[in-house]
Amino acid sequence: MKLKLPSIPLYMIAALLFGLKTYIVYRFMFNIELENPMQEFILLVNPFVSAFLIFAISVWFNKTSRQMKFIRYVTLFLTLIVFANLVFYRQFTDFITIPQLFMGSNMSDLGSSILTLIKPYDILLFIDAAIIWYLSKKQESMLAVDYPKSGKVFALAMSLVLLSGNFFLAEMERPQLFTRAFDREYLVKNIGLFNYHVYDLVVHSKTESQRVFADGNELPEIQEFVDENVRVDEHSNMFGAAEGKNVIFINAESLQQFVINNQVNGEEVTPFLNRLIDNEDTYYFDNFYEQTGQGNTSDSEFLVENSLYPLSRGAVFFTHGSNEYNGLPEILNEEGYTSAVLHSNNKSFWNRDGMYESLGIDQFYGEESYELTEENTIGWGLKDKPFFEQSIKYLRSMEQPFYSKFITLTNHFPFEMSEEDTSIDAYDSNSATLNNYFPAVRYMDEAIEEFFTQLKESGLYEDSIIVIMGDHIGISANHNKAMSMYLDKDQITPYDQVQLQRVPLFIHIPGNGNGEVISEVTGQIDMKPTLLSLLGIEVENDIYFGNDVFSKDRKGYIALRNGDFVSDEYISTVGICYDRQTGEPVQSKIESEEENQKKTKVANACLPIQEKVEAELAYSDNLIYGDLFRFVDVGAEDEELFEND
Ligand code: GP9
Ligand code: MN
Repeated sequence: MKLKLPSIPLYMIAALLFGLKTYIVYRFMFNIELENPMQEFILLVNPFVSAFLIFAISVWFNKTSRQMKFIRYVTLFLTLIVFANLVFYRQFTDFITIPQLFMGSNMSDLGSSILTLIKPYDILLFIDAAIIWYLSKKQESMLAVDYPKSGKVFALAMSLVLLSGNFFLAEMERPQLFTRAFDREYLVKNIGLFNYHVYDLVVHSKTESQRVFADGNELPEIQEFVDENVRVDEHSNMFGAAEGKNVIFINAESLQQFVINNQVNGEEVTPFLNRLIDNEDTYYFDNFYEQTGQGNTSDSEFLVENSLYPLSRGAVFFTHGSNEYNGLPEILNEEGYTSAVLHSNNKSFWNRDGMYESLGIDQFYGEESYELTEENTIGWGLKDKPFFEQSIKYLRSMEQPFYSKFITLTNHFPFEMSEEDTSIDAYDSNSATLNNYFPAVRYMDEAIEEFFTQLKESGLYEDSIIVIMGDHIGISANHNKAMSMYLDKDQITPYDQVQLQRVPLFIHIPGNGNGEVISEVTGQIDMKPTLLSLLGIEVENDIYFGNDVFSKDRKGYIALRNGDFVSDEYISTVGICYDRQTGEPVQSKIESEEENQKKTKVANACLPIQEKVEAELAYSDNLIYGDLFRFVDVGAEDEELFEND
């Protein structure tokens, strides 16, 4: 009697083998960090989900020979994708992106070293392809199935169920993964290499098509708006106050203004920064707003370097990382400055490696430049104190004058602290996040104090200016109950919410002697014009939306990324126009009737500025979507504004 083996369709065998192989590659050949069992589970599941999804397409071929052919070639093609990523990863510790495939220096770097990146055992990657090849040719009669409609529907339904399950888990593990992207490693570990490539392809095609159709025609209108509404012709009295000095910019993670000169359990939260305000060389801005969107730190970096707004959706570092920009580092470079960013994190986080190249940053000291041990890391990575300590040698080695940016990490949600680094007690409320925020901020305050000492010891202090800026809020509106208790308010009103978007800005100029507290409304969009002015640099034809914070002739408002704004007189938020003096609404919400929609419009007093804010945000978005800086000839000596004039 002939034994009849239960026949498993070949596409399922292929999906299982391929899923298993991909999992092994993820787990043992890529260096993917897994922080909890859920992440391990998702990483285990997603290779099988992706493989099933692709191989299940084969059931739609009516001729079994075509089915077999499809499975054969797809296995080979997918294996080559895994292999290419593996080789790329060995060189760059990153995954391939479409823009990198077509341009950029990365690939050419790879060219020369490719042979050293291929290992003999890589041949094992092709085992399943060989098995599938054999089975599809020799066992076709047993494995190929002429699927009835139900079989096809089953394969499709199963694919969709698996994919949604995977995406659901991924969103749970990392909310807003798709809109914000964060990091390629996150994407790969949550949705798998293949879905990541599809995602990358979609984002890339969308941005590319907007870019392709843009031709620079909109530029004169944008330039006119900037000339009329933003640009200030007079230099401020601080122009050139730090000419030729090094710039040491500290991006203070999640540092909000409400902790400055404030206490918790009777103790000062930021004793060093409080003293720094009183220092005669410090200009401190207590009405300085963060203007970030979903891209958090990267958005604040984008604002600072370009004086453009980040996007309302996604992180511009990710979506438009290979655009042309007139970044501050690039401008400074032309003035003889070198530039570097120091941040102990993976360089692909927020696509920093891609964006920094576009901004003209010379050097990035990322995770691999630091020595990490069990003791000197917590939460997101290297603690701030060892971070500054280990950074000083890099700073000393830089050619002067330099522009350097330090991005701290310890004061990051969830504000986890080890016992020995905790100098003050946590707050006591229903929000562990707010409670732990205070000791974490104190730790950063101490780290910055130590850094000042190291700067003085290294001899760099006198020749540098030190800027300290909070990047974005650390405590979201989810913690408003605890926040109102801390601030001793009945509740956090929309007005207070906007006020909570203030982050501290310190500009410390050793030897200046005229430091003061400045309460003008200012924001991150102002950093590029401010730094250029302090260094005494004038740039022709640049397009930007901020003002020198020292200028007397500023545009008078700061736009937040969601369209809210703070002006000298008003705060506009949730359709209400508040008087800044009283904190009360100027006029309560009014419904706009002409549009016959439920849309609320801000009260009249805010309207003129609201219109400017909307125009400004839209112009900034257009510059980015159309990659319009391709057509701007910045720094040109002649009167021609645009290359295509
Ligand atoms: C990550 C660091 C913190 O590298 O910049 O990220 P965040 O979540 O604040 O953007
Ligand atoms: Mn941040």
